Amino acid sequence: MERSLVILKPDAVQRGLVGTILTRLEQRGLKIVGLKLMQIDEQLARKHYAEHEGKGFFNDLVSYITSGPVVVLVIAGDNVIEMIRNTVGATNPAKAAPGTIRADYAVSIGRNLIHASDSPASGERETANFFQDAELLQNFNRTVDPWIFE
Ligand code: IDP
Ligand code: MG
Repeated sequence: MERSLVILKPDAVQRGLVGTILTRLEQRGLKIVGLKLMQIDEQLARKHYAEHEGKGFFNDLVSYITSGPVVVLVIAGDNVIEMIRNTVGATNPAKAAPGTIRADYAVSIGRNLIHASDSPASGERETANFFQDAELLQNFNRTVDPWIFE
């Protein structure tokens, strides 16, 4: 069972795309086990994006992700990291495949709407940065699951 941290970035909130993006993840059958609206402060932004520290775009990235409210969620399930990354699309929306979230709703790499964890280890690390265990409802039953998982 993997966990992916997904962030609907400030541009998604400002552009009124939260519902649209959540719908696409939800309608795929992915199971949301945590969800909240928050504003990321600089310290958390630097921690979340620590792997990019020192890169040319790092300061702009921290400004972007802290520039307004975000919606943060955790999705749990087998193989969710790869599935969500595929649904999100390539980092640069100009190069993302049609039908992905970034291709369908974004045009700039620095305004690409959504973050999703890139490995199971990142999913765990990032989830712990944003949620207490008690905030995650990992064990609730969805009666629809037999119609989604063979
Ligand atoms: P990812 O979000 O697809 O995992 P990463 O390479 O981890 O992409 O980069 C993190 C975020 O940093 C991207 O989503 C994007 O917002 C921003 N970013 C990455 N590369 C660039 C760049 O070359 N210019 C501006 N922003 C960038
Ligand atoms: Mg990344």
